[in-house]
Amino acid sequence: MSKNSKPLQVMGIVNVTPDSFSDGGEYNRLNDAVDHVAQLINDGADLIDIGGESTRPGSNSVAEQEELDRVVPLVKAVRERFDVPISVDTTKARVMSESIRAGANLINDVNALREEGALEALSASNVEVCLMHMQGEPRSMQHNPLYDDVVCDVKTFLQERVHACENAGIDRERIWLDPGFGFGKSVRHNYQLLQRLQAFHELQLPLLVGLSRKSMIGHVTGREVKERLAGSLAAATIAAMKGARIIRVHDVKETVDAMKVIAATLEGEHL
Ligand code: 7PM
Repeated sequence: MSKNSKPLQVMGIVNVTPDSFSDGGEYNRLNDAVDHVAQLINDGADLIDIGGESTRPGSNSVAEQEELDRVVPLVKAVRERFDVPISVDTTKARVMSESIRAGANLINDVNALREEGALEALSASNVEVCLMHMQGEPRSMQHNPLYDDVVCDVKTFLQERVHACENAGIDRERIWLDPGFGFGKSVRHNYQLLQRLQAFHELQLPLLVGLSRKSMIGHVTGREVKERLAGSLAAATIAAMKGARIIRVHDVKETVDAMKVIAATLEGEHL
């Protein structure tokens, strides 16, 4: 799917956490989420990322059954209705294998397959995987993030996780990497990562980045979450100019336009 196609792709975020969408029971929640997916596809999303576990800094983890109940029916519903590539944002092995069975094409793991059974869930399949860097765990990761050199440390971590994948029988062709903006990083760390994003090309794997509406945008603009579109577009543009291949965002329509301008500019380089 995605790896050999468009050089610059926009991934639309679909949250199926209790705080998202209506509170009108299971059926309505699923329906609203399917409508949201339809909207994202209409807006030009190249793939969608379904997440049922809140990885918000300071958050607690979600029970496995609850996450399965939120995610798997939506993966099935989307697979039945649309032919968009589906990514599932999860750290749990069981959610990975059930999602893959339901038709997911990519597993997006903020924990980089470190949970028990996760490497096995992926090696038993042929779907793609995104390995993201996170220092600490969501509940406490923002307390005191510490690095020697954030770019080198994150790179070393990702390299180790690539090796773990390869040893488990997941070949490189299936792997995406993500420096994990906002996951156990200070504002300064986040901007160092963005500034030096090219350094990750040394690992010779495609990069996915998530910057949309994050606190690093809020910190410099002074804007609340819903007012961070312009800042997020700037960050997405910088990441794309530095070679990121998938941009994970809430505001698909606007980001697709920005990426079209970048693509036209970069294509010009080869003329
Ligand atoms: C609240 C705050 C809810 C932050 C959710 C979040 C990434 C991701 C997330 C990312 C990859 C968000 C995060 N962020 N997966 N999942 N990369 N690969 O801002 O940066 O969406 S959750």
